[in-house]
Amino acid sequence: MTTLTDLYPTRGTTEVSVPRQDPVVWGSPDTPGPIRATDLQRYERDGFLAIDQLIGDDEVTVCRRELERIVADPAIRADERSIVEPQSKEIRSVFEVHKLSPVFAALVRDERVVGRARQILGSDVYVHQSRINVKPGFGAGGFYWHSDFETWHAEDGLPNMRTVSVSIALTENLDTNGGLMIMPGSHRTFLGCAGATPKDNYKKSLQMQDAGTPSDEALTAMAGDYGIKLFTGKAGSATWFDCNAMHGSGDNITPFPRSNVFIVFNSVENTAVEPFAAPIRRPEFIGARDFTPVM
Ligand SMILES: O=C(O)CCC(=O)C(=O)O
Ligand SMILES: [Fe+2]
Repeated sequence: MTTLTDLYPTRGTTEVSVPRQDPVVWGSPDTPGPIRATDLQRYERDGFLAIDQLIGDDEVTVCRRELERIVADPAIRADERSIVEPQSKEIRSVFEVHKLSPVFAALVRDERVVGRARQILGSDVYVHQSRINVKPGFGAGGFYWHSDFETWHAEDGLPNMRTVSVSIALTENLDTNGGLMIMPGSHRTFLGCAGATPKDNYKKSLQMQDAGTPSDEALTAMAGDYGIKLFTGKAGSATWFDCNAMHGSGDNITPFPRSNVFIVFNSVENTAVEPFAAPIRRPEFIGARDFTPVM
């Protein structure tokens, strides 16, 4: 049983809207790191920060090759960490890539990556989750609108909004191939979703989100207030976004794959407790229980 107060009630009988109770940027403005002060302010305001080139072309080539190796490996495909598309049976996501792969392990530890996470979260950080979202062409499914924090709070027991994700493009993210969309400013309001969490929710939700889904009415109001921004960029570009930003992405019906690696950093001062609104914890490959800081 958790002894912490639940600041963000969710999965009850009705949808509820609660103002954010936590800072967005936890570090002080003079915390040293790769993010400039004006960009940190922008991140605080918008809930995201886009970087034109986080890693270079040679590094992209190495990461792409690694992604192709992972996807082609029959042992990895058979592993529970791989999620396949319900229709085509192609690989949709592979979790814990920083543990499966020395290349992605090195990417996580890279100062350009972890240094930014530390600056935003104002402490040492550990990896709560990592994944590649492969999104091959010709019909790969999208990700319906959600706040990651809603799930991480309800199902993984993260108490506070002190978590940040980075999505690094390993193929060009076009305006047509299922790029990430965020509602700027949405991170300032927590939307508690209606409906109890089924026991094995994660198995279904990784292919198609159900519990933890905002209503059409809430999404209409939020999109009216905030608008929707689509993130495009060449391979090597990246988007940092707050754990409570409302986001999603469409299907990819183009022939051009949209493959990104996502790394989720959580503050070592915000480690997971018991789930706030789910009968059981999700497996550790989705929600880490090893809080060793990235060094
Ligand atoms: O890959 C995408 O477009 C979005 C993925 C996402 O939101 C997630 O993995 O939580
Ligand atoms: Fe997400």
